[in-house]
Amino acid sequence: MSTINTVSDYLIQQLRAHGIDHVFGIPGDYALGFYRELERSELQVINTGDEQGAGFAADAYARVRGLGAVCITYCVGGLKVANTTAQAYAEKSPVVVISGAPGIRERSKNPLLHHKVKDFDTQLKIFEQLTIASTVISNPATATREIDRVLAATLRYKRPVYIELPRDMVTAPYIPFPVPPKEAQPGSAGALQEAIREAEQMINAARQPVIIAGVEVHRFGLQDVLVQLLEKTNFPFAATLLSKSIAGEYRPQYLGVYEGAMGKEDVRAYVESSDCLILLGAFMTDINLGIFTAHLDQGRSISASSEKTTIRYHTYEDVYLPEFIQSLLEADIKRCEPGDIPHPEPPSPFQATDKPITVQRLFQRLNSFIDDHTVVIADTGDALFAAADMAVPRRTKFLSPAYYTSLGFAVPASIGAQLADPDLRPLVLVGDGAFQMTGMELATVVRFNLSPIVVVLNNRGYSTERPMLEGSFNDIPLWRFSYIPELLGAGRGFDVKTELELDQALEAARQHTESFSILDVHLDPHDISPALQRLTKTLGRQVKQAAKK
Ligand SMILES: Cc1ncc(C[n+]2csc(CCOP(=O)(O)OP(=O)(O)O)c2C)c(N)n1
Ligand SMILES: [Mg+2]
Repeated sequence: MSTINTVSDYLIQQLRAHGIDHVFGIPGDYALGFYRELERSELQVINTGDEQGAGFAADAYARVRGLGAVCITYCVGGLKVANTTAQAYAEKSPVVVISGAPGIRERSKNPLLHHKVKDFDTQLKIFEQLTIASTVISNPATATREIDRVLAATLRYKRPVYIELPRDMVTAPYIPFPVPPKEAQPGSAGALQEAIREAEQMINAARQPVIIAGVEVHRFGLQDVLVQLLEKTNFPFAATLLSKSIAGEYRPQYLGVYEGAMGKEDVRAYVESSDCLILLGAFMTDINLGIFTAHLDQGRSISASSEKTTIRYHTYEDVYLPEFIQSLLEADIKRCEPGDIPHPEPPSPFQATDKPITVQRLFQRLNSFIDDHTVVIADTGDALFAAADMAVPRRTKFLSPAYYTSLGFAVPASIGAQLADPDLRPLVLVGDGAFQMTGMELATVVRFNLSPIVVVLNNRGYSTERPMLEGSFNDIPLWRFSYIPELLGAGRGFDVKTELELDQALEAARQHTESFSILDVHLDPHDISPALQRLTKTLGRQVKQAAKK
């Protein structure tokens, strides 16, 4: 990196030092100065069509690379990434939100400047609720310390942070902060030792230990340690929906995705009958666990996450998740021979017929389509629920908003994921409703020469909601998705009504690597996956009960 003269130079250098090569966003006058600095730097700016697209792309980039960044202008742009930042917070994705803002000097006497909502700090206050740390760079003398502080927080907690960069601070002089920031505090050694001792005893006394590997294992880069632990102990393990594909889904000890009653019955029964459940970095969310239909007994569980560590009914303060998993690997744990365990069905060869395509057959075909280079990105809706049963061979090659469940993630996320790792080819699974929110980011895909394969589950509306409460509010305008390549002057479009057409379109899409492909898969509005049928039964009951009150 060239010499550091300004606050912007320092921020850019720090982003680069933490592995960022791309920054997503849209400029505005308050952010233009910093955009000029970005353009002069080694970072590449990825302009999206809308800020929400930039936010989702940065989130996916962070999930693949370990850190992402989005840069937008004050309020009009910032408030559009409030939703994507909320998702990154809820699902633990370390995204740095950099917002341009009116200069500090412009703020005296509180003038009515454009984009201001109520006060100059309105946007800051909102982002304080959505991030783990936030700052307004208001003084060159403390700027480096502030940048270091928020970046340390995003890396430590894997949650987003907010940096407001007033436009008169962009080229403010770089002043090194005299005292280096404090190293991140590891946990307490005594608490860790005692927790491991208790865990060891409980595991060694158990008949059938089972590991549930959660999303934090991925966020904290602990997959290698997890795999070593699985190999050492031979314990059967399950993933959650949010952590699907955490260790690849072709391992002999892999049970499948555990989602309470929404998931497969044999996986649920096996996990819930364990006398020692070891939950590692798993979020206990309603969607993850099939709206709390999971019956996990705390008296038989060891649960370690970045937030707390609990063994049976004891809670250990100050145990740091990476240290806990590493120590578990080093502990004296006996190996188990689990015998017959449930196992996801391997993909079977697909014999295409000329019958109309159904959700079940679509996913059977997709299951045999994915290869080692595929990253499956599923949007909220049946795209996500039906995808739960797909077998993803490589580690963490499944991205989805499985907890916060915002629609519109998948197409923009494919941009972030493929830029973060160009070796990946995204397979985007997206409903027609979700596509209409952010799907036109395909224009950004074209601009930056990316090549996702986009499968639109076109069931003419909000099929997830129809079984809960039917009404014309679940209908949407009908788009001819396969015409989008004509509009954009790139890509290939396919209309898919039968199994044969699906087969041919997927093979043609695989060959077409220069640009995107979009498959408009025409489905019956009432054809939903078994997982979604189970989920909507519970959700529908809740909607109707709430309406009665
Ligand atoms: C941003 C956002 N708005 C609204 C919702 C509520 N919602 C959940 S699923 C759904 C329907 C989605 O329709 P589509 O993308 O076509 O998928 P399908 O349900 O048909 O599989 C809606 C509106 C949401 N999760 N996120
Ligand atoms: Mg739909």
